[in-house]
Parts: sequence; structure tokens; C-alpha cells
Amino acid sequence: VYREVTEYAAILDDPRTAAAHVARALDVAWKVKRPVYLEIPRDMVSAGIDLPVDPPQVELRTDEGAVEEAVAEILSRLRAAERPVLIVGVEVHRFGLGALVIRLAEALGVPVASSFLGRGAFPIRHPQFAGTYLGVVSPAPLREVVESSDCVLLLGELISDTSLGVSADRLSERNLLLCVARDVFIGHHRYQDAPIDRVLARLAASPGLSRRAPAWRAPEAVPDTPSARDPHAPITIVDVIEALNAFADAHDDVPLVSDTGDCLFSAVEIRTNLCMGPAYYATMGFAVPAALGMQVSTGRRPLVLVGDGAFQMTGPELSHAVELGCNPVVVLLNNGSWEMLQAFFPAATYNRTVPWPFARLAELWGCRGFEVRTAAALRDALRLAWAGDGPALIEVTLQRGDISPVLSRFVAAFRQRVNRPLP
Ligand SMILES: Cc1ncc(C[n+]2csc(CCOP(=O)(O)OP(=O)(O)O)c2C)c(N)n1
Repeated sequence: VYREVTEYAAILDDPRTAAAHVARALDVAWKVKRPVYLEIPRDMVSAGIDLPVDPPQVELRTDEGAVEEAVAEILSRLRAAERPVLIVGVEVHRFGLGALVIRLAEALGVPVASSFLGRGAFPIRHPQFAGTYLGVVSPAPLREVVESSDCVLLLGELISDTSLGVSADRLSERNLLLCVARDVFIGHHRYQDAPIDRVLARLAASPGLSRRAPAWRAPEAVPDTPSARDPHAPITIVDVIEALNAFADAHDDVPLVSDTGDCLFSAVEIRTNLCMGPAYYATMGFAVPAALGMQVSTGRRPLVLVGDGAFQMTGPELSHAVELGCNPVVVLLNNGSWEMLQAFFPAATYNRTVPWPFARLAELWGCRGFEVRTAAALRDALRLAWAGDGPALIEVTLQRGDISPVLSRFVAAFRQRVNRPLP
């Protein structure tokens, strides 16, 4: 729920009126019993408040008839479908609907994909999880699962370029059922005031949801680009993804925190159940502070992925780890540049980063530091870092121009779209 205290004229003219606006907004916010984003102009923070005598009531309407009919239509579409698929979006996490979605998915026995923002909203290591769908950027087996489906139930996300990749043209009125926030859209039908939590609860409790034997293999179980390389050769980003997947297989409850850069695209292929990243605003410098926040608030020890450029923005926050009792393991992908930007504009001459002695700095901050140049060394360093009690930083030296398979498909699709002739 978003409410802005907009009466700026009143605020400037009369702080008492302004304070009443703030009070009313707070009161409304408190009553809706949902997360609320309330924006208050800075100069009002310490203004006095007269509580309104008769505050306005706000109630989010639920139309039981709309819920009923939406559920009936979704069920009949699911039952008639030959190859139904669920796509889990970010609202499933935001509204705390993960357990319901797992129940529904297991009752249906269908493949489940996630959107980019929704990665981790459905457990990535669940046997029905087929991958993070990014439109044309996705690996072929995942595209086949989603795009050949005659019934795609998209839960908790609107379709946009950021949520489902460069193009989700294959999803259409023909095969798409969309439940988002308080609306359900099926073809030309729109059910309003049908909240996603109510719709999902009804769906999950419906009898006779057939269990289908999954006739497919989760594409992520197959390495996207198997390296099959000498573990003592100079390490590549594909080797890093493989090593981190081997690590996730051995530690299946470790959460991954990713920064922005190629690490965010690499994270799409790293199978940790929980994944946290700035996938919407793509803000660099997120991962190290976010990892400390995660560990302080949940007690879980995170694995952190960050590029050298993003680390140069906020990485020194790692110096607080020991003091805060945090022991993240940071894997720093050092390619000596802002490689993600370079990939989009290869002629650019301004993306190089200055070299920092990352592993040595980490040691000065009370962490263990590792420098690795081969896949074998990365595996050893991960083992040693995790076995230690304290925080650690593993600096992986990569070649300039070495980018993940997902980023390279994203760049190719982006170029094709930007360069296509205008209609
Ligand atoms: C705060 C902020 N500044 C700039 C950008 C634009 N940007 C996106 S990716 C990127 C480069 C990231 O470099 P690095 O962390 O070294 O990772 P790499 O791309 O090399 O994997 C930049 C500058 C951003 N997303 N956020």
C-alpha cells in the first residue's frame, strides 16, 4: 500500500494542517494491516501531531464471487491442459505465500519456473523446479517447458522486460492465466478484488488436482555449458558456476546473496534454495552489506557473490563482519573491469577498474583471504573458507571478456531487439 502525504502547499503554509495529514496517513496505514510505504517530507519528521477524532476507514475489498469464479475458471483450465506450468513471481515471497504455492505445485505435480525477481520464492532445489524463466535468454530445455505449455499459471508478477527477460512474447492470452495482487486475468476475463492469497488458498485446497508424472528433467540439473576442462587451467566463469553448484549440493541450506554485475546473471544458474539480489533496481554495492544484514537478522551464514567493481563501492563494509559476529564467505569475481557494461558496448574504453589487493585487504579486516586462479583452487578455498569460523574472501581472477552464458544470451537478445528495424 503506497500513500504519499502530498499536500505540500498546506505543509508549507501551515505545519499543523500538515501534521494532521501525516497523522491521518499513519492511522490509515496502521489499519490496513499490510506492509505500507509512507513517504513523509523530510521537514515534517519532527512536526507535532493532533490525532484525528474520526479517522477515515480504509478496507481493501474482497469480492467473494470474483474469487469463486476465478478459481473455477483456473481449475477448469488446469484440468483441460495437457502441459500446465506454474511460474512463481516476487509477490509470492512478498505476501508470504511460499508454502501455499508449494502445496499447489505438489498437488498438481507440474513443472514450476520462477521469474527473475521471483527466483528463490519457490525452493530452487525442489524436484519440480525447472529454472528461472527469462524469455529468449533461457536455456532451450526451459524455454521448451514454458513455451510449449498450453496453460501457464503466472503467480504474483506482471509481465515486463525485467521480470521475464528480454521478451516473453510466447506467453499470450491463449495460454496465460495471471494472478497478481488483487486481480486475476484469464484471456479477456478480468476478476477484480480477487486477492492472490485467497485465490491460492482456494486452489491449493481444491480436491482432485491431478498428480502428473513429470515427463521432463529439470533443465538446471544439466550444466548450461559444461566446461569439462582441466581443473588446473585458468579459471572461467563457467567453472565458478560449477564449483558453486557443487558447493550448494553439499550445503543445501546455504543462502546466496548476489550483487549486480555478471554475478547476478551467474546466480540464475546457481542452485541455492534461497537467493537474494537487487534484481529490480540492479543497484551495485548491495551484496556485502546485505549479507551482513541477512546474517544479523536471520543467523544464517551466507555465500556472497560480488564483482570487483561492486566491491569497490561497498565491500569495505566487510570490515564490520568480525565485530558483528558475522562470517560470510565472499566470492569476488575479479575481471578487472565493469564487465557487464563492457559486454553491452565492447568498444567502450572506460570500464576498467583499478586493481585492489582484495584478498590482502580482507585479511587486514580480520577475514581469511584466498587468491585463486584455477577451478581446483576455488574448490579448495571454498572448503577451507567454510570450515573456518570467521569471515572469508575468495578472490577469483578471471580474464576480461569472460562472461556467463546467461549474460551472453541476454546481451545477444538485447542487441537483436535494439537493432531490429522500426516497423
Ligand atoms: C550503483 C550503481 N552504479 C552503476 C550501475 C551500472 N552498472 C551495472 S553493472 C556495472 C558493472 C559491474 O561491475 P563489477 O561489479 O565489476 O561486475 P562485472 O560486471 O565485472 O561482473 C555497472 C557500473 C549500477 N547498476 N548501480
